[in-house]
Amino acid sequence: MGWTRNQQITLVVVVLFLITVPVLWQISSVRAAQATTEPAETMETVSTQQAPDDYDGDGIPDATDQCPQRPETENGFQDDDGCPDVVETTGAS
Ligand SMILES: [Ca+2]
Ligand SMILES: [Ca+2]
Repeated sequence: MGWTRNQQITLVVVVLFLITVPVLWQISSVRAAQATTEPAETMETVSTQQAPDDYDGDGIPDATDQCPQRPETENGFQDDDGCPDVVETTGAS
């Protein structure tokens, strides 16, 4: 009892199907795991970068920062109020 041509083709198709389905399944599960872990890492990075009591990160806590959303420019002029200052360094006073 020999294999006909159609039976051989059917056998090859079934074997290929049984091989590719688990491989594709593995790839999709890996991608699903990556999709669930990446946003968590991003949120953790954001929460650790932003200090809870200093929104703009200039070292002056929001409680005493007069401009809590704009970082202080340390240039020797009102460096403790937390607001960025522009001081003319050239020209006549
Ligand atoms: Ca601040
Ligand atoms: Ca200032």
